[in-house]
Amino acid sequence: MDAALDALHDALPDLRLLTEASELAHYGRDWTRRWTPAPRAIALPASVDEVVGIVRWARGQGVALVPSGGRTGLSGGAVAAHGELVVSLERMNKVRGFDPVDRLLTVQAGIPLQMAQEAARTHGLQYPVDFAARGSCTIGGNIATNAGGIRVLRYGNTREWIAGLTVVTGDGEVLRLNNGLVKNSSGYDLRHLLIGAEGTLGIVVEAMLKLTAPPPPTQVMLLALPDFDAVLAAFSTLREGLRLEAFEFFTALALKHVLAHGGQRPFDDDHAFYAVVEYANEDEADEVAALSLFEQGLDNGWALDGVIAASQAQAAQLWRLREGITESLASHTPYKNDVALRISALPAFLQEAERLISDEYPQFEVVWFGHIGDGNLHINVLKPADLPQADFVRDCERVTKLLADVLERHGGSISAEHGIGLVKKPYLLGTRSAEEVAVMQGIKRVLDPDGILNPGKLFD
Ligand code: 2HG
Ligand code: ZN
Repeated sequence: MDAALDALHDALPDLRLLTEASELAHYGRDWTRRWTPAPRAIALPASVDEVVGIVRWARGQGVALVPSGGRTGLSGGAVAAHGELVVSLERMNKVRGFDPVDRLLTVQAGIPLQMAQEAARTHGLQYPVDFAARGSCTIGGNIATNAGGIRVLRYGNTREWIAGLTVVTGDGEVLRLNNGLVKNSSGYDLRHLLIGAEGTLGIVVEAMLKLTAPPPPTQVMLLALPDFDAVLAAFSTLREGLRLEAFEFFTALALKHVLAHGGQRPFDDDHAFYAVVEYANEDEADEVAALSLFEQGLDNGWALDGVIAASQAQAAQLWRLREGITESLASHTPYKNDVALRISALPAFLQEAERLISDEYPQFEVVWFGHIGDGNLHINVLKPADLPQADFVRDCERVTKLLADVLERHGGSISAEHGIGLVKKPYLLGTRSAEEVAVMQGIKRVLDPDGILNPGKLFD
């Protein structure tokens, strides 16, 4: 142990610290695989007081801290590659309370999303934020990135569901924000500054999650579609006629990779695009509406084929075709884009972006998928096995700059739901004005005067 860590141990004798090489490697990175993890040590606090103690120690010693949840992030926000202390919230993973009148579930930040969802269900309610990493990601990390996922269309992002937040700021203060209130017009809502701040303003230690009534019975349909225009036409038609819970799309290439990882082939023929649609299915009228809209799609040419799940198991199989994409691509060390546009801007953006991508990446496999109903597209560029990582990343960064310019022209964002972290930092100024970034930096100086919280992430 080094002298700084000795001082930490003296200040907090009960704090659990990990320093084994394998532990440093494990906790020092997220799902990005570009940076070599090199944290100084891992701290596993068990209480808010210990987190406060860690922050005070870090200020005194000038050591950077990297707050850490499930490390399923895709932008490098939880990477520790420069001797930082990783502060993993994994031991602070309990449900602290439930209030049935307010429908509030109070949880510690390290609770996995899925455990929070299950806790909500035991009270006959739901926490509706949801995505494929639910088993490993944590509420604290979801808050840090304002995580989105597959139900944003219906329920909104994480931000909508945080009624109270307890954070430890970079100067070691504990702020308890909003206290579960529905209405609170009493000045700046600091809670919303912390949501999406990627651990640069404070360490989230506890949250009050809003719960809501469980979803209605739903049905899952998979559509085969000829092109992007058809995906957009299907979305607008189905949105009018059904109560959509989710509308996700993916391309033939995405399906190819998922099938290679054990997915079930949905149709005999291959198609260019697919959409998974989940919608409320409470009675026969809903069933009839869905079928007639599908037939309308066949007549109008936006649908080429379709299947409606005949059982829960088949619904899960259809969802797997979409939710299995990230995992099925992981071995190709993909370069990920996660862009957002207003839905009205999608047709014009897509025309330009598709041309740009096919012109600039003729030699790479490019996989498109995502939450098109939210205007959120994931574009994964796969690394050819024989191409060195550094060359691949250099090329992807060159094209991302061009893509960022297209996004800027169409009023979009370079990060919809994954965060800026390290991966998208060079492009922040295409999405946010220089004045806006300067304000963000000013806020950072107030809440983290010594710059110890996740330095180098989001901006320098
Ligand atoms: C998803 O929508 C996640 O599945 C991951 O946001 C997207 O792997 C990706 O690029
Ligand atoms: Zn996504």
